[in-house]
Amino acid sequence: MRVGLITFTLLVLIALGCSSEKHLPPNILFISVDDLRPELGCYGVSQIITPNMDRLAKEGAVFLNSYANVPVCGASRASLLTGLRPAGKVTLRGYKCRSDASAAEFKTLPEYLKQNGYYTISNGKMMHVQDDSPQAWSEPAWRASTNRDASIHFYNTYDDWVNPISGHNLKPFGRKEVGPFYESADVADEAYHDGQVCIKTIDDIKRMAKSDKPFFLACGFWRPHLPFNAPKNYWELYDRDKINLANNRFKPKNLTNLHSSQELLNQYAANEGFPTDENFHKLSKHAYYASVSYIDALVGKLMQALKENGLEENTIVVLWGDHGFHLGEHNLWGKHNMMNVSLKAPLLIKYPGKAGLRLTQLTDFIDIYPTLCEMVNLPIPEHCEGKSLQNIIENPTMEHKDALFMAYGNKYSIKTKQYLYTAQMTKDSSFTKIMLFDHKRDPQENINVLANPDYKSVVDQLHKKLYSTLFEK
Ligand SMILES: [Ca+2]
Repeated sequence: MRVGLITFTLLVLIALGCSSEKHLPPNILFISVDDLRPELGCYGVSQIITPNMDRLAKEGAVFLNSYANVPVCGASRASLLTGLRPAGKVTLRGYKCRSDASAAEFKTLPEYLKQNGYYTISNGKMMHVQDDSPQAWSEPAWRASTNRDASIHFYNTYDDWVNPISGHNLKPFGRKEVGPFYESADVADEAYHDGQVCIKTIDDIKRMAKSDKPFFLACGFWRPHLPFNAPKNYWELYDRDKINLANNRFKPKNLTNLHSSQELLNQYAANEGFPTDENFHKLSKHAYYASVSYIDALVGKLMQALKENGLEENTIVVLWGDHGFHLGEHNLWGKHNMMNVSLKAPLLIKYPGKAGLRLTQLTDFIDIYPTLCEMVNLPIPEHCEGKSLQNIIENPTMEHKDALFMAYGNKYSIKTKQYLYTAQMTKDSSFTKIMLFDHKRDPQENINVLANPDYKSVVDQLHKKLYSTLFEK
């Protein structure tokens, strides 16, 4: 009996020893979701159906006031992956869509991890283009559009329509005729590129479970980026008439020159009613929701694969949207402006042993690089301009940052707990002050209070801080 107990104990110790030895340091599953704004159950939006991301949030930390540093795909990713602000000590460094030109000087996160013993894999849209920073990856970056047989679906090109009815509107090799901005095709998840990216990532999870190296596995989903194409069963989760619409479908007061990306209007057909018709608002929001629920289901499959392959306990999971997105607020769709709706984006981090955290501190995406360095016990490279989130994960009541800084083109913003202020650089490198929103009194940003004399000292202080942080260091 005693011998049996000792034998059992030894076996357990050996098993634990082998397990921890094999899986140290932790793996990282790094999921980006293109154009995903914080329109998720875990961000308090009850009408959208996102059970898998909500579960991930419960098992980790939700960053409730998380911001992209640039409201456009390529530059946001370049900024996040280099850990650099898109302005300041490297002028407009992160504004470029490609990060390879300067990445030799400033290593991206995956390149840094690779040099420190990680096996790094890129699936789908992670960096903006497939051949960006090839030195960052242990094997060539993979995309469904080029690495899988596109002939499986004739219309499954970059733009990803699979329904022949949609295809009738297409002229794939030119832009004179364009497809609709949405489709509801009665197809399996795998019919679209994102489903194939999910399969590839699950194959990699299985492969890496047998490896003796830690991994950084990047999985970039396209939806809910336009076009809002998703399998029909995700559309059927919703009753379109019950989806609440934006209640500020008008231009903000004192701000006439406000635009967003015009992609929905300029790049797609079947956008009748744009931008004011209520039926158009309902349809487009339904389409975005179906796209988000589709990706949510794929995220669920990835989490299941981690579990089934014994990697759940030793894998950090990070999920982020690359910037915000207007869904009818101010009668706008898309990004490319300095409104809160364009800048705020979800960030979830599952760090083993830290569940159920809902953190309200201001955070931005340049914080992700140093956070992951700290979590895997690597020194934070000197070039990083963010601040590790590990402190607030360990001590959720701690302060983090008093201000965040963002850029888009020649516009620069500072976000504090209460305000979002934006200035525009002119050709002679001076600045025009263009807008100030008081988020405490006006969270929907319906009134630009820049010219209100009550805010003069606020504007002066914010402008000074913006300028000194981005341009004097
Ligand atoms: Ca994007």
